[in-house]
Amino acid sequence: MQTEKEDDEDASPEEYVALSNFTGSGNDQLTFSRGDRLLVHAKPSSEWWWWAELDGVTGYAPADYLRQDAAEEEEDTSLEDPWQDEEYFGSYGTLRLHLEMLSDKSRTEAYRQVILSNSGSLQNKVVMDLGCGTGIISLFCAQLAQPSVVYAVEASSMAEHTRQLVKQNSCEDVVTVLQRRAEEIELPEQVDVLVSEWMGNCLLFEFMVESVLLARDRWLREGGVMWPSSAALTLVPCQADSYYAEKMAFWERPYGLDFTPLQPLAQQEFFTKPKFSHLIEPGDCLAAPCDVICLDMYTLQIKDLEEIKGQFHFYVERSAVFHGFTAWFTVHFESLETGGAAVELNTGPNSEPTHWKQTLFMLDRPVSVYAGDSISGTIVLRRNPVWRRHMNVTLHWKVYCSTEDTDKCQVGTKTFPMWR
Ligand code: GJV
Repeated sequence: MQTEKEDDEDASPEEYVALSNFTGSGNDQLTFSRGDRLLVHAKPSSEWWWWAELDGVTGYAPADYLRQDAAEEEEDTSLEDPWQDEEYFGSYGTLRLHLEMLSDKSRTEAYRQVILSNSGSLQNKVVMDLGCGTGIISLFCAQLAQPSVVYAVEASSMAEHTRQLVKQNSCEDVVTVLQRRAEEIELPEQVDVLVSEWMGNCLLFEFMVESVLLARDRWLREGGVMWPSSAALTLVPCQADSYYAEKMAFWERPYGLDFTPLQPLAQQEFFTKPKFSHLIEPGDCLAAPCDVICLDMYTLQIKDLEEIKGQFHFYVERSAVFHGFTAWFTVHFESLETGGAAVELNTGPNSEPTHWKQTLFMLDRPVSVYAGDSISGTIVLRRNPVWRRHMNVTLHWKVYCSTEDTDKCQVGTKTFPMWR
């Protein structure tokens, strides 16, 4: 932990209430339960970990798990939906996002390819398309294969237009549009195939995957198929010269003046949250990318989503400035045809750019690294205990310098809110 717990230890401690259970790791993190009252002794600036006390034991506690006043909190969550569904489905009720998704050729063609290459196996099958949007996947099913029925589930008002598109393309005998949240649908039967495009930034943001898992447990028949069938999050240490220059180095000498006192502010403003629409060049990668998290869509449980942990170990391939980590995801669609190949949708730098682009996590201070060094550590995706579509990403890393004693390594930890 690179925090200074001495920071403001003189101030009198403040009482906070835990919003949710938390299991600390290591011996400097507290473990607590929802409703516990913690005394917060120090809030190191720009840190998401506070130094707190519970029943005489002190340790770090994640700030987003704590609220100063329980009564205030109850009020907050009762006034506002933790899923923010009105805003969420509102945004999918207009064309902007659908245009962005449909224009993404890699994404849309991947789903088309899945249907096309499995058309034989889809014959007479019952399909659910969860979050069908404008109905593109359902229409592919109806046109490229002969399923007995496709239940196209869409909660936003786009569903009204989708119904029209189904008619316009003469697919109404096969595709049934249900304008409902998937959690609330009733079907006359179980489904053979559950297909959905649920992936968000850094794979999980929006947590639409929870709706998919609920539908799986309720509506997928024994032995039924999940598309995608698995998902992986990939990480790589990278340089981000132009982003760093634009947001941080800029303050060094604009117009011949020293603006460096603004750099801490710049760090706070530009590097606290990840940059989500980043496009990394393959040449910016300092090592071979590593899959840090793999999700099996058949066995993944909703409770597993609360905290997902991964590890990485990278061998630095060339000397460069290490500015941060970049993440992206890949999903696989298993083939139902004998000997058929799986379809892959890869959103990384060696594939065609997608509308997800990549997610950049900037370190607070760049680190010079050299060929032969190694970078290892852990990543934790922790779902926000209140705002269910949001999460924190905590990266913990160690840089081992190959030219120095191995105990002279640089260590860092940073937690990035996405977005609350
Ligand atoms: N029930 C019905 N429709 C949904 C649900 C749900 N629980 N969740 C999302 N959608 N890949 N991150 C719809 C949403 O209205 C939108 O049209 C589409 O699924 C999102 C698909 C892309 N988002 C993503």
